[in-house]
Order: sequence, then C-alpha cells, then structure tokens
Amino acid sequence: MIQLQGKRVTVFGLNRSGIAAAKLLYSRGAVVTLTDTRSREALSAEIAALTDSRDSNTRNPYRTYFSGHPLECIADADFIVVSPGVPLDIPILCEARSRNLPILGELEVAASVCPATIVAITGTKGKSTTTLLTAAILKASGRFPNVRIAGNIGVPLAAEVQCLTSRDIVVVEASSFQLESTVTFHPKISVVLNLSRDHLDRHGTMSAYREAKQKISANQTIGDWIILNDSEASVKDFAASTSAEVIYFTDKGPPENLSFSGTFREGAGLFAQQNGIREKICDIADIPLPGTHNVQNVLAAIAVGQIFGITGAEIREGLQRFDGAHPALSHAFELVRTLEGVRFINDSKATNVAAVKAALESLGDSQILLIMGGYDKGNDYTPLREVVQTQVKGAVMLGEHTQQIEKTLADTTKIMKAETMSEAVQMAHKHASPGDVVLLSPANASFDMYSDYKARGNDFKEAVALLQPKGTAREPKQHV
Ligand code: UMA
Repeated sequence: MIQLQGKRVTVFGLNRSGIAAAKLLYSRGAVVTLTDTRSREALSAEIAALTDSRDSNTRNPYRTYFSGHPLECIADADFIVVSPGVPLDIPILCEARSRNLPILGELEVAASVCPATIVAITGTKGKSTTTLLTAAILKASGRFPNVRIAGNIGVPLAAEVQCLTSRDIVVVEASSFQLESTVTFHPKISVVLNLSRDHLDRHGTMSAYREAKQKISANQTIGDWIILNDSEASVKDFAASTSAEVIYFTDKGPPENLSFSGTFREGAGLFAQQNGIREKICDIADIPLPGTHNVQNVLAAIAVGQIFGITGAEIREGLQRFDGAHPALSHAFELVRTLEGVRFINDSKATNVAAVKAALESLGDSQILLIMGGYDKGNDYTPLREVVQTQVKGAVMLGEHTQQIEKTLADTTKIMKAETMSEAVQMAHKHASPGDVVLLSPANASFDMYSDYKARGNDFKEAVALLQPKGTAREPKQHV
C-alpha cells in the first residue's frame, strides 16, 4: 500500500480521474496540489465537483495551478499522480523523472488502497462490454455483498474505493493509458481480450502499447489467474511472462487438449471446461448482445465466473439479466433505426481498425454502406481490405484526413466523400437497398470534427432520424 498520510502529491489533470484521485488523497491525509492545462474558467464545473461535499465555509484545501503546468507545481512534491489522458512524455513529467519523482497513475494509487478483490479487464476492443457482462454474472450469483464496476468504463477506481470492503468485488476496465502508469497494480484475476493497433499517437509503437497492456499481469503471482484469448496469438504469449494460473477462452471450436481449462464455443453452444469436465453454459442465441464479436466477450466473462465457482445456472441468470443499457455501450454497435429494410447501426465508439473489422465481420452476409474517417492515430487499414472487398458495397469518407483510408481501400469498394455527417448518412442511404446495413464505424478518433465519439454518434443518430423513406423524400425547396 502506498503511504499517503502527510505526503505532498501533485495531481495532473482535473477531470473525472483527477477529481477522484485528489479527493481520495486528501481523505487519506495527503497534501494535494492540482494542475491542468485548462484555465480556471474552463474548469469551473470540475472545481465545483472537487469541493461539492464540503461546507462552503471551509477553505479549499487544494493548491492549484491552471492554464499550464509550471515547474513550481512539482517543486515540493513527494510524488505525482497522473490522469489517464495526460501523456507521460510532456516536458514537466520528463523533468519530474529527471528529479526521480515517482509518477503514478490514478489507477495505481486507487488500487493500492482498494480493499476489494480486483478483476481487471483489458484489450483493444470489447473491454466495456466484458466488464459489464462480468459484473452482471458476479452480481446474479448473489455471492458477494457488493459488485462494482470502475476504470475506463467511466468511473475512476479512486471514486469507488471509499465504499468497498474486503468482501466486495470490483471489475475494473483497464485501458493502456491507465495501465501504463501502474507499478504495483495487482488484480486477482486479469483478462486480456485481444490486442491490435490502437493509440499509437500516444504510445508511439505497437511494442510500447503492448508493454502498457502487459502491466495488467506484471505483479500477478501463484494464486492469481490470467484469462487469455486462445484464438489471438497476440495475447496468448502473455502466459509466458506470468506465474498466475492461465485460463483460456476461444470461439474457434472445442479444444483438443483435455487439460484445457477455460471456456469455448462448439457449434451454437458455449461451454466451460475444468479438470477435463465439460459443462454447457448456454446457447449463442441466449447472448443478450448483437454481433458475433460479442461471443468472445461472453466467453471471457463466463471464464471469470468459472474461477469464482459460479454455476452454469447462475451464469445464465446473469446473462439474462444483462440489459446492455450502460452509457458505455451506447455508440457501440447500437441499432438506431430500420428504414425500408435498411438497418442503421451506430458504432461511433469503434475508434480503431480492429473494432471496425469485428463490426463488419459480425454482420455476416449483409452488404454494408460504411461511414468512416476522423482523427487518424497512425492506423494501418490493410486488415480491412478483405472484409471491405466482400461486404462493403460503398464507403463514405467523412472529414478531411481520410487520404490513408482511401489509398488503402481504393480498389476494394466504391469510395465516396462527405463533409458533414448528414451528407454522409444521406449518401449511404441513397446507395442502400433493403437488407443492407448503414454502419458508422469510423476506425478513428472523433477530435477532428467532434468533442468526442458520443457527439459524433449523436450526430449520426440525428441525421438518421431525419431520413425520409426513399419513396417519400421531399424535393429540396427551390429558391427563386
Ligand atoms: N491535461 C493536462 N495536461 C496535459 C493533457 C491533459 O492537464 O498535458 C488535462 C486535460 O485538460 C483534462 C485532464 O488532463 O482535464 C485529462 O483528463 P482525462 O482525459 O484523463 O479525463 P478523465 O475524465 O479522468 O477520463 C479518464 C479516461 N480518459 C482517457 O483515458 C483519455 C476515461 O476513459 C475514463 O472513463 C475515466 O478516466 C475514468 O476512469 C475514456 C477514454 O477515452 C472513456 N479512454 C480511452 C479509450 O477508451 O480509448 C483510453
């Protein structure tokens, strides 16, 4: 456990993680300094959230440096706590490192004082869904007084630790941004779903991204578990660098190896196997989420349940109760409307190539009008070529920075260009026939045109809502 009492700590970033970390640190007796590149005016809501539970007469206990990070903000610090969105290579943090100041993430600090059992879930895609499915299964079992979710899903662990006890479970969605700045983070169970190119603008190289993800199991030992995707070579060899017990999940058919421990798909059923004994858990038809990519997420969640000794009946109950109504799942393969047999799916959260590939593949035989583009994080679109060639009848490029996508996909499908979401949706609608899918799955971050992926998804939904059936489309007004 990190010693906090009496320590001088500088927290970088005053958003959800920074606010929660500051409150936690203060409650444990630390002397907290806060700093953010945004101005005091821009941070008025965050500053209010920081002091909300306090008597307005009480002096704000935090020293603050806004509109930048002056050297002064780390001058007397014992250590630094960073929010996930703060890159670790900004000059002030390089300076801190040269002064041998420890730089710890919010997740590291929160986990070090967390009394509950931690199940941590990472991967490039499917983290939020698997976190929610896992929590649903653990809750439905009724075996734990309290099952919480935290982390990248939207609730910093630092905000949750205060109400957790040693009998509780917290399922943490852990991003590479959060894992990167951990040192002693030690989940009882870690889950690695998959690993593909993403966030290279932050991590620089695939190996740095992988290294960050691998920190999920860095401190795991005998008595802990790591759950790995047996169908993905990229994560299978995480097993080599941990002494935790390895459990696998795979959607690629039953394992030949009788000593296989984990979960798998066989035909239309999902099974668990332990000590050579197989048990059918459920049918694929029971999965409460659309798209075949969710089969892997369910298998991973069942594997967690298996470790806790949760029965097949309890797992089925958990899956049945799961309604997918969490905000983290909106904009993630969300069916928005069906118009004249054309389905419109909002997958704005698909900010990397692997997520788009999974979305396209999970649409089976449908022909797709794909809307993509945005802020390019250094993507390689080559993995999309084959699936685009077979399934995408037209791709609408949205925004100004789509040259790389166009170059890579030019000979695989019809490429169209749109400047606004409304234009993109109308173009896709125009080329769609009954049975087709119009899919917003951008493969890129949204920052070129929107504040975040939610704003982009909402724009898509609004544009879709305004569409008229083709037969009744109004003629544009003539200006005379
Ligand atoms: N800032 C600085 N200096 C800098 C850069 C940023 O002061 O050099 C400031 C910004 O002005 C901002 C703060 O630092 O005020 C950064 O905050 P943040 O982005 O960490 O915001 P939080 O609200 O704390 O959100 C973070 C996660 N954000 C990111 O990882 C970018 C949230 O994940 C997470 O839900 C939340 O903590 C709670 O744990 C979001 C995300 O986009 C969903 N994650 C990425 C993803 O899923 O792809 C990894």
